[in-house]
Amino acid sequence: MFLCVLKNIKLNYTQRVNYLEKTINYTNNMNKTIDNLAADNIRALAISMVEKANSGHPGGAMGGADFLHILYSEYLNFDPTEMDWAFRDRFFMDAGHLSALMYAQYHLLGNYTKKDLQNFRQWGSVTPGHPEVDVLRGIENTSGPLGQGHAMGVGAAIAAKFLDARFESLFTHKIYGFITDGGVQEEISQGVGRIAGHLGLNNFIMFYDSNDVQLSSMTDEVSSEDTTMKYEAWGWKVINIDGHDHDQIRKALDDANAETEKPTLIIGKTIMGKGCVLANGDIYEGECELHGKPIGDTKADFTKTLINLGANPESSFDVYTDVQAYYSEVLAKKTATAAAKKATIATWKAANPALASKMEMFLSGVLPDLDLSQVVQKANVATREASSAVLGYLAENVENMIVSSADLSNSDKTDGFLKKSSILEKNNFKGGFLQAGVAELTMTAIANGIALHGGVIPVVATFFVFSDYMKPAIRLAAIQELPVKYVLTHDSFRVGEDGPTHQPIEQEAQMRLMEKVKNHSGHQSLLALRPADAIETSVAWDMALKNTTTPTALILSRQNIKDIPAGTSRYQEATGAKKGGYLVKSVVNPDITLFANGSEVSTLIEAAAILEKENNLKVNVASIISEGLFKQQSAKYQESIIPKGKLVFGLTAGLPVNLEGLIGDSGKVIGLSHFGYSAPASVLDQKFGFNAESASKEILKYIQESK
Ligand SMILES: Cc1ncc(C[n+]2csc(CCOP(=O)(O)OP(=O)(O)O)c2C)c(N)n1
Ligand SMILES: [Mg+2]
Repeated sequence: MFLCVLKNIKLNYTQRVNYLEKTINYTNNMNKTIDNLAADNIRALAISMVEKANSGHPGGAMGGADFLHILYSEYLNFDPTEMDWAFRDRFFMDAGHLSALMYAQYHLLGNYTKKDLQNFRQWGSVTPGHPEVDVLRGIENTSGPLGQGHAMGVGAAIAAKFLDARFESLFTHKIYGFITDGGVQEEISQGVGRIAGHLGLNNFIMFYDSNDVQLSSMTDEVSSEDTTMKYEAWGWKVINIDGHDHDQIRKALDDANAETEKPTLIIGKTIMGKGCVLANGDIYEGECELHGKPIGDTKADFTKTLINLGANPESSFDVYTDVQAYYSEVLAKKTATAAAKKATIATWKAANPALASKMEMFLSGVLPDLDLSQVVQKANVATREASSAVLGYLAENVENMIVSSADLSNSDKTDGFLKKSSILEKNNFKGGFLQAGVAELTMTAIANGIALHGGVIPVVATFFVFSDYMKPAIRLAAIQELPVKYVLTHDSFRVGEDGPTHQPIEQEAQMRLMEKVKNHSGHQSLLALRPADAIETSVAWDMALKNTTTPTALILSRQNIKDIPAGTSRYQEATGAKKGGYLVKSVVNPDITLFANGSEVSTLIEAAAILEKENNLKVNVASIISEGLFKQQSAKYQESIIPKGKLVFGLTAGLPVNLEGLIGDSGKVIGLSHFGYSAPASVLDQKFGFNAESASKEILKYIQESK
């Protein structure tokens, strides 16, 4: 429809004159104007995309075009022939609504076709409304939820520093971020600002598109902070510039690149909708309404604006001839620079074969040979303790892991890793532990950035109840299919005395919901494992490490758990968890099957003993470590563990819904449907009926009711 309108547009005399005048202007001053021409071309492409899609965000894209063009044409190092080259500079977008800006810029680089731009935001296109990670086309991260993009950028900068500390200054590439008012306002920016400043991430350079406009108001209606002072207080270098002045942009990027101690924030004052004009030709910029709708739906005039930008309204998706030629040169230069660096790396590899093969292994994502059955587990310990033992083993055997905790390392037991490693510090990234401070969301988003960078495996830890604070970043890990590992301890009301604020009730259900959501590869988007005892925790860790295509949550107990009785080899038996669930106790022709995950499994084993002794019942007990994984197994296998139409009984310390998907029509689940209370865990067990005696009574009642 829109195309038809465009085709029918005939330029009147004044428009043609304006158009020609502008074109002539460009040729008058080649050196200066090629950059203006390129930035205007990006603006024209971006607004054409939004206009054709009849949805999107033109104004911010128009404001950010100058910075992006200068960055990409003169600073960002990458190899156009190998976009996923590990040693490339990376660009992390925070403001996903500026996707049109990125696609337009990357069209000039040849990563998107004209058709891709014309299909912006359409079904099946490679140009979705908000950018979705697509490294081969230059999209380093999925963005949209404001704030997370720059946190991922800092994660990538940490990964680069980590690798650089191990491979003799090979990973000196820069990570660039692009943030807007919304991202700066998001609470996560506090964590990001603090951590980047504290760690002295001089390899992180962020442009702040400061246009004084946001979605529904001007920024002065919501904020009167001094952003420069705020970032300086966190230890950043801050440079204020006119974000449309190319020489100021260059100077700022030069200074940022020369900085050796601090991350840099370049605050660029920009104009929302830069280049927009009214039908009468008057400038119409800086308006809130230019943020999020097609230019034609605002007071600005779309055609006049295109002409003002030097575009031909009859074919506004064209790349200007001069810009095309200029970008061919740019790409040739990038390729040559990358080739030179590749030659240096090849020389280094030849001189350092052992280190080189280690580096290759890190970058390939392949783990060294691990045997988690070798991890010595103490008897009857909490699964967080068991996880600690595994982490100690990993500290010694996996050299490319960054474990982080939000100030709970001695409680979530990631200190098992820390004791054999050391913390990441400013100017010293030899260690492998990130003390994230109390910042769960930041920590989790940083982990996504570490994973996106590649070469390093991220693990993050805190109390399970605080996974609520992590959730938005867990969701982005799931969408991006990132193999981040979450260590979530204190997994039930058995936290005890700390009371309801610290006792997870609905958190497991939330994780199980993520198991039900499929990612774009068609797989379960997250794997949530709640192991039943220490050895099963070792197996769960093995599963987590081998899961390289989705995030994995390990849900672990604070309190000690009685070990599941072993047959011949407990570890071997516990590998049944790799099917999502297996029998930990089995008899021929059982009268009933009891099932649970985590600490409730051992409660059921004790309950089974009571039922067998006192009621002469034959009982099977299953540990279903992951409902999602279990349901992926054959119907026959599932049936062999939890039979259909038979007596089946589930026990969960969380909401009953955790297990209700497994019981068919005939089963019963007992869970907890209220917040917890502050009291010793054993008292809560008693009050809530979570011991073997109470469970066995409930089971008998269910058997009676079923007759
Ligand atoms: C977490 C989150 N909250 C809300 C939004 C919706 N949203 C999209 S852009 C935006 C604010 C836009 O202001 P700014 O960041 O300054 O971008 P500009 O308008 O300058 O392009 C909001 C609230 C979002 N994308 N993410
Ligand atoms: Mg803004």
